[in-house]
Amino acid sequence: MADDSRRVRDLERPFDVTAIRRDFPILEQRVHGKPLVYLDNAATTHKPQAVLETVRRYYVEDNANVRRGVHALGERATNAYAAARETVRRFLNAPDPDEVVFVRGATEGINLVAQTYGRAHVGAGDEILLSEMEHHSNIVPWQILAGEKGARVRAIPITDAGEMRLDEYERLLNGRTRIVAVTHVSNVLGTVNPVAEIVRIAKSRGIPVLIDGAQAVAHMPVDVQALGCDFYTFSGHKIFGPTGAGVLYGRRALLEAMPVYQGGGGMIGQVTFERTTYAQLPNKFEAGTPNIAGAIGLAAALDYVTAIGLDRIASYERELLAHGTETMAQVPGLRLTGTARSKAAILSFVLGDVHPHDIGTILDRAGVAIRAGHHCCQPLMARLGVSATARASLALYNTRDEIDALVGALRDVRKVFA
Ligand code: C6P
Repeated sequence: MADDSRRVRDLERPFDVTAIRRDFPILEQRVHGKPLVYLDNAATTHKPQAVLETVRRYYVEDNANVRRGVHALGERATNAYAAARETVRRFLNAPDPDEVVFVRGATEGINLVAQTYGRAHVGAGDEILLSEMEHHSNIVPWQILAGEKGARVRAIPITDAGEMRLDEYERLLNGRTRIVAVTHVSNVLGTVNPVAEIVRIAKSRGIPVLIDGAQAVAHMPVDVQALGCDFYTFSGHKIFGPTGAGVLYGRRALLEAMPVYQGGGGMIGQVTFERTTYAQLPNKFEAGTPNIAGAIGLAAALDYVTAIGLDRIASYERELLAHGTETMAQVPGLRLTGTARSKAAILSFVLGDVHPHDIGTILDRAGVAIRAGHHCCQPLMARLGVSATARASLALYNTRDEIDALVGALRDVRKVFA
């Protein structure tokens, strides 16, 4: 992570959103005759030229399998894949590149931990502590494990504003809690959870913590050493990288002690029909040919946001969020779901009794792309007492004008349903 003086210098540079938008060719198009206003970044982000070009160049010039070829292309691909791992290490400020495992995305990262660490450490009567705002990806893998082991999944309650109840968290932690798994940023509420504090409390009782960083990494600097977490996972496609490539960071001692995940090529030491020994980290957890181009493209995406500066992105998005919060509140009948004091990049809402899917469809005709539904958070919807919300989610290339276009289109929705 940048030192303090560099971070201050970074923040002083003007944030040139017009130049940034030029890096994203997809944003230039019109939809239904209107300029595209893409506000579905929590679902997936667009890819800058630097990422597209890196992936293209890899396939055009270097394409080969990794860890196997003795030829020049194989060596170049292997080196590029290793360099991508080092880029991720730097990005997360992880101590060691061996602690970076390439996975398909946050979903696979969590499944990996549940099926390896979880299987080894969770037994009958044990508890896995999540929160009410988790994505299904951070619920279902734990439920599968709990079902196999006779363990129990429990959830930290949230307030009506969408903040985690730390008092309840402390009350729920007990001698049977084997792992705490919580999201860094909620994909529905936008709440930025106090994950360092959550980790501190769990660690004081010797309980490991997994953080689901899917909605955090594109919006704020993340330092796994400062957070003190044991596992941190995210998806590349939500931070301007390709789909199908993501990261699981794990603390070395835990990863080394964990049983293997999938079996296959690349993850072995020696194989006989009687027994197999396994490779060292990180290969131990990467069975089969990995998503080489995806990992290299992801590294290019991390370099892209790092060059802009995560602090500057966070500060720019804070302004956008404040503008959106203020102007959307003026739309008659609109209620924001998620009003935590610390929020990032997400504006979920309901509008009178208009179904969120109808809102989404009408906005689409105006060129405005949002998401509507339960956002893979059905337990959270139940807690909020709604079946669905509409959601605008921001990224570094969005503008105040786009938020104004959203608000204008929402006023039109009101007229249609008046
Ligand atoms: N949320 C959305 O909100 P994958 O599908 O593995 O890339 O990411 C899963 C995931 C895990 N945790 C959180 C907090 C998430 O928000 C997501 C993905 C998307 O639109 C798709 S449901």
